[in-house]
Amino acid sequence: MSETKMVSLDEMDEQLIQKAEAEGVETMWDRKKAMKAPCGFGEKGVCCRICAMGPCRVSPVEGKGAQRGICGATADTIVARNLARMIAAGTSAHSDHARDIAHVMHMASRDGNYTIKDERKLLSLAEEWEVNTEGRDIYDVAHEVAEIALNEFGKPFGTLKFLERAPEPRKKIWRELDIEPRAIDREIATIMHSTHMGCTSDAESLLKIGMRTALADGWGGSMIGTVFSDILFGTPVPRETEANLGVLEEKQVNIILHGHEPSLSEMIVMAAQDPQIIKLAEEVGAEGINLAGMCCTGNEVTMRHGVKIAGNFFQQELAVLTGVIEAVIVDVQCIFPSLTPITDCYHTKFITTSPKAKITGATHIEFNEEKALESAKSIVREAIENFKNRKKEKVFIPQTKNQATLGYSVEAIIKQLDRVVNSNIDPQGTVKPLADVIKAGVLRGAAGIVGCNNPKVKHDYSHIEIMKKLIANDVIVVTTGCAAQAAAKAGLTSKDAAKLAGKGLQAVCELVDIPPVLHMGSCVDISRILTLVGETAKHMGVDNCDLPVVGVAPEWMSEKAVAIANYVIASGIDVFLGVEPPVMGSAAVVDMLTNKLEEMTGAKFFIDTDPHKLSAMMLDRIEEKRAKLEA
Ligand code: BF8
Ligand code: SF4
Repeated sequence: MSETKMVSLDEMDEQLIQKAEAEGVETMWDRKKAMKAPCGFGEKGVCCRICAMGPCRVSPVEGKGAQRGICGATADTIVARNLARMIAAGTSAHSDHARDIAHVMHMASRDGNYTIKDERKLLSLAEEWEVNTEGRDIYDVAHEVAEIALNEFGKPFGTLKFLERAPEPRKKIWRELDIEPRAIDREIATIMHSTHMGCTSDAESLLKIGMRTALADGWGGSMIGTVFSDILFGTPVPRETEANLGVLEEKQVNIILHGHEPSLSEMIVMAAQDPQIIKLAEEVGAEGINLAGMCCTGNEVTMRHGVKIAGNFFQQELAVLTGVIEAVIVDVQCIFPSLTPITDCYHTKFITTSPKAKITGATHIEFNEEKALESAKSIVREAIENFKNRKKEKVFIPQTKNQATLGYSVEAIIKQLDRVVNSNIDPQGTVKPLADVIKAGVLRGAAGIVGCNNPKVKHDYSHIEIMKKLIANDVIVVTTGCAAQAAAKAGLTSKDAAKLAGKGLQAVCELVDIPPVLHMGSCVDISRILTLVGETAKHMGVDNCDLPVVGVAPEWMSEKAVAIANYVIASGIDVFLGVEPPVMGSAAVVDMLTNKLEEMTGAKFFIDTDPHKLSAMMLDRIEEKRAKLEA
C-alpha cells in the first residue's frame, strides 16, 4: 500500500485493517468512508438544537442565508454556546472520574482492598488543606482529606483549593477576569444554565464561563484525579515497558484493560497476580496472564506497574482483530460501542463494568468497589475461561513493539534533575536545574503534547511528526494520553531516542538520564504538567505565560480535550490544535480564540491541520517568548 493511502502511521495496523476486510469485519475506517462528507453546519458549529423551536442552522457566511435562529441567536452565540457545552461535558467526565477516586479514598482501610500507598503525599496534602495530622491514624486523615475533596464538587462558598498552587500573577488574572472556579459541579451547572435557551448570548461571556469551568477541570477534577490516585496507588517512578500490539502473547490469556479509572484496573492487576488465578490460567492450557493497556487506563497501569501498552484509541478494534484477546475490560470513556459487533466476530468477551457506561450487547459485570478484589477476580476468571474458545485460524499478532521508559511524575522528574545538583550549593528537590537550562537556552523550551486520535489525521502521524521536529530543535516534550502511547510505540519515550534530539536536549537527556519525550501519564495527569509549569514559573519569579512553553493537541477528538485546551489557555499556555474545532462559523469567536484571548490570559489558540506548519508556528512562538524573557 502506498504511504499516502495509509490511514495509520503503522504498517502493522494496516495489515490488521486488511485482515478485517478479508474476514468481512467492519472497522471505524469503513464507517468513516460510509459517513461521506460531514455536515457543513455541524462542522462549523452553527447548528443549534438547544430548544424545540429548532434545530436552527444559521449561515456561517455573513450576509448570506439565515443569519439568526428563530429566537434571534446569531452564529457567534450558537458557536460559543456549543463550545461552552463541550467544555462542560469534558469537565464532567474528568471530574466525575476524580469524584469516584475520592470516594475510593474515603473507603480506604488498612486491611481493605484499597490502601494508602503514598503516605508522604497524603500528609503533605493534609498540611496544604490544613487538616490536623498529629497523633492521628493515617486512615482518619485520608478520610477527612477525601471528604474535603468531595466537597470541592458542590461547596456553596469560596473557590477551589488547588487554585492556590498557581503562580501569584496567574491567580491575579483569574480574579480580575472573574474566572476562579467556585465548585466543580457548580461550574458545569452554570454552563448548562447559561446556555439554556434565552440566557447568555454574548460570545465573550460564554468563553469566560467556559474558561472558568475548564479551570474547574484542570485545577479541580483532573488534579484531584491525579493526586488522589497517586496517594492510593503510588506516585509513579521511572520504569521500563513495551508498547504496541506486538506485546500480545500467543500462548497466554490476553486481557485488554481499556477506559480510564485506575480503581478498576489496579484491582485487575492485583487479581492477575493471585496464585489461584494464575493456576486457573495454567489449567486451561495458557502459559500465563498477559495484561495489556489501552487508552488512559493503559497509561495509569503502565505508569505504576509497567503493564505493557497494547495501543491507543484507534487500536481498540485492531486489538480484537488479532484474534488473541480473551477479554476487553472497560469502565468509562473513549470506548467504541462497535466493540460489541467486532468482538462478536471473534471469541473475545467484551466486559463493561460501570453503570455510567453500559454498552448494548456487552457482558455487564458491575464492578463493586466494596468487594473490589473479588469483583476483579471474577472478571479475570471470565477471560481465562474464554481461552479455550480461541480460533487458531483467526490469530495474527503483528510483530511490532518498542521499548519505553516511562513513569515521569513531577516528583520523578525532580528526582532525575537532582542528579546534577551540587548539594553544597543548591538545595535538592526543586525545578532549578530545569529553569537553569531553559534560561541558558540549552533547552529552547518545552511542549506538552497530548490528546487523542482522529480519522481526520493519519493515525499517530501528527503526534510523531511534531514530537520529532520539536526534540530536534531542543524543545523537551512531555506527553500524556493517547499522544504518549503514540510516542511509546514510535520509540520516542526510550532513552535511545535522545539521538534524534538537538545537541542541547541530548546533553540534558544524558546528564539527567531521561528520554527526550517524557510520558507523564493519562489525560487527567495533564494536571502534572500544570504543576511542573507552575513550579518552574514560580521558581523564575514569572507567570506561566512568560515561559517558552506550548500545549499541543495534534489529533484531538473528545470533549475532554476541549476542556483541557481551555484550561491550558486560561493557565497562560498557548494551545496548538491540529484538528479544527467546530467554531469556524463565527469570525468573532475565531478572533477571540486566536487573538483577543491573549490580552486576557496571555495565551491564545493556533490552528493548522498541517503538522509541519504547526510545529514551525510553535518554534516561532517559543523563540518569541524567549526573546521577551531575556529582554
Ligand atoms: O482521556 S487522549 S482518546 S483515552 S480523550 Fe480518550 Fe483522547 Fe485517548 Fe484518555 Ni484523553
Ligand atoms: Fe433555534 Fe434559538 Fe432554539 Fe437554538 S435556542 S434551536 S437558535 S430557536
